[in-house]
Amino acid sequence: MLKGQLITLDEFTIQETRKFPQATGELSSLLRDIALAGKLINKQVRKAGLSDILGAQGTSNIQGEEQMKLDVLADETLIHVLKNSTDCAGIASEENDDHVCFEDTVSTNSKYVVLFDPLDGSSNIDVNASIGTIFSIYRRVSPIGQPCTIEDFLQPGNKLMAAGYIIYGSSTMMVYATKLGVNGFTLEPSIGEFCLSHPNMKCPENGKIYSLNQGNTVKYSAGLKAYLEYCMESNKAEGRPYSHRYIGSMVGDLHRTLIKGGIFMYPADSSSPNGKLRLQYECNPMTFIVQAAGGTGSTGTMDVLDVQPTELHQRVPIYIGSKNMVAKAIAMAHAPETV
Ligand code: AHM
Ligand code: MG
Repeated sequence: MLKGQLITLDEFTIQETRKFPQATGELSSLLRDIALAGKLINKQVRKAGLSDILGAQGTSNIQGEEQMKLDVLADETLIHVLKNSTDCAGIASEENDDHVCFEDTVSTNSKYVVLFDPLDGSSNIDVNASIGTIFSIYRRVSPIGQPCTIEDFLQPGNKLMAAGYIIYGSSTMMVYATKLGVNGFTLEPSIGEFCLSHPNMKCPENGKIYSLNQGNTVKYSAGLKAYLEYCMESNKAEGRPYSHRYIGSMVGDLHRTLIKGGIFMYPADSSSPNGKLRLQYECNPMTFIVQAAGGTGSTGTMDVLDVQPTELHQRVPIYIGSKNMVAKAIAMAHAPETV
């Protein structure tokens, strides 16, 4: 590469494929399709205030949550792009009740399925804070040549081939992980391409930021309350009190956690025993990314990636981020006498 020359996402994924002579390039091609969908969604997000796409759609998703217009637009964009892809047998989306199989010949001969949360953090849309698209790619377990099945989408996170997110923040970035590591690409608006800006991302082992909806404290376990006290306690040698940051957009909060270190939590509480966030659309992909960067993600009792999904939209509690902070949080929040 020439000094100072940008490496586009397309060039990067092709270079990665070339390292493995047996690789077919299908996964790379699928990542590039998702990047295209990201650019199309970005175009809508960037003009959100100027066109009639802010606000509620007037419909609810399967979880009874109000859908924003941009949620629906992002969902339709991803489905459209992936249906036209040569490498996707079907999709499942946080916004749709059931998975969708693409039944044309090219799609039924494809070996991957994609799951996504088209626009995470959508309560932030109307206030111009960071939002994002989260995606997961699994190799299907159903026979190639036939339509995909629900089993393809109910695989645990430890079977993921790749996962990533596109964050629509002060700049637009695509971050994706494979077992080889995590790389981040910033959208260069003048050429309309994602360019490598954050090679080989690593999540620091320690951090100084804790992130959760502290407004729910009254509903947390005694152990978790004790951990929050610990975060706020003064201890110069250990760098406490920690700072509290919470955007209310998992992509935004975890992008910061990945870069600066820290812990993000959406734990169980007395009214939501499984927390709020969805295993297949949010917790698995984010844990896969953070673990590929050297961090960790747990439900409090097990590695998120080892949870066997039983339904598409199931929720799990999550503690994710810097290894040492997550270990401390779990040790305190899940101490037997305090749960
Ligand atoms: P969404 O997928 O409907 O946008 O909901 C998920 C979001 C996460 O991005 C965020 O971490 C969480 O919900 C915030 O929830 P709360 O407002 O309860 O703190
Ligand atoms: Mg979400």
